[in-house]
Amino acid sequence: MNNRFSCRPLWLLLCAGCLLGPARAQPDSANYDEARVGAHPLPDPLRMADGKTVASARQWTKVQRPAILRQFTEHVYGKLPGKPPRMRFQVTSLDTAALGGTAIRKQITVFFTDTADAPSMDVLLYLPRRANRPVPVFVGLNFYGNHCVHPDPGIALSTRWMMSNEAGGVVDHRATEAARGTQASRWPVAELIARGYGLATAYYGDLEPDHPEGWQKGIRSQLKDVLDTDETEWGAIGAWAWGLSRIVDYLETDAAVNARQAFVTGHSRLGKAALWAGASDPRFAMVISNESGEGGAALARRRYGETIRRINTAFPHWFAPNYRNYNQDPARLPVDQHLLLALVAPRPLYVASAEGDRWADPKGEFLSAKYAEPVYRLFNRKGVGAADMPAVNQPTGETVRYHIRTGQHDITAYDWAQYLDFADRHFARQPGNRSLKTKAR
Ligand code: GTR
Repeated sequence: MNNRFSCRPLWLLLCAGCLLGPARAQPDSANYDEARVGAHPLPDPLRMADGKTVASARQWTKVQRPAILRQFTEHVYGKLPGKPPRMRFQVTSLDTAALGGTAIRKQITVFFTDTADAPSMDVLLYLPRRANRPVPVFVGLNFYGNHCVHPDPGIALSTRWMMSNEAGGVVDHRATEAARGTQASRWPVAELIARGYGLATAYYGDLEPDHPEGWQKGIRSQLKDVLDTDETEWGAIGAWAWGLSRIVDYLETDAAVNARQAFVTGHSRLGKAALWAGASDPRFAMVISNESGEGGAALARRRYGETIRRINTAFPHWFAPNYRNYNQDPARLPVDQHLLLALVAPRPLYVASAEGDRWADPKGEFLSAKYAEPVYRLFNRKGVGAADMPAVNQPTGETVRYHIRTGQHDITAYDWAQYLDFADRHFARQPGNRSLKTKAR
């Protein structure tokens, strides 16, 4: 048994947040000194509640996986309700020769109930035009409305509340025409299409506006009766993750899409949502975390960069209320984030960090991916492999892959190039995809 894992809360962590002033996302006093991280024994993914060790993939799937999922539900993200019974989809626009004739662009409104004023989410879907088979699709939420992912004038401009950002064309919390394509560097649509993949995205604020009172205008209050879930039983990250699964509900109805190859992806807070969605919804065939940090891929017990206390202070609406119980002492938390990553097994998982993104604790993200390995091993899958963090721009690992790239907190062309190669490696050779890729190139 790996002695790094222990259920004993031996180490009382000093809480960096105690030393800090009022809520700021990245206080100067955060710890960035590896020597001050201290020991942080972690729960063993294979140790079951009765003290026995998981001996098979079957036992993991039947016993340990559901138990760990319940712990994340109770202590970290809250309840994750299922599909609302009367959800419906409406294709609001279709262009079969978008992006210079290379792509099909569909816009779909997902109505969560059948009432006239039903809460809804607008999905933008691009598919390669020349595909002769249903295509695999990357699924991810965006920060500033679907119109931000590409300058394509056919994308409907979101009318929802969003964080003001004048440089990004958002004035008085509303998008203007100037907002089109402002996040395009994070969404290489042409590249995805050329390589035979689709992209489905929606604005995260359609599910819940990202501020402490956002729940009042989001699905946590609007769908409380329909989903039989009180707004205090989950948080905004749960609401965003829930939306990602609803996108798959739509994809399952679209004959042009191979919904068995839906790859969930997200950056930063939306990387946290992508991981929670990918961990809990096995329909996601591959899961990608781009610099998700604290409450995402990074180990919570490592006192480095953002801490549980800091995240709950700056973003009190993100997690289940119980998560605050661990503000002072993360070692008491029955789970840590390597267990979240383990819930993805045996599906391909990619965890990415950036050298300049110390706040997200790159080493904590790497170790988390590494400590999910025993679960992948149960399925005869190889994880990140390396014992130590790889050098920058040197991705490592098979079914679990990891890189730390040069640069700052962002999602870049380098990150996407790795994700596309990873998807090719795991899915392109499956029956039905070879001809698609040949044709699309
Ligand atoms: C930061 C937050 C991080 C990360 C990031 C983001 O302010 O502390 O946990 O989620 O925001 O979403 O860009």
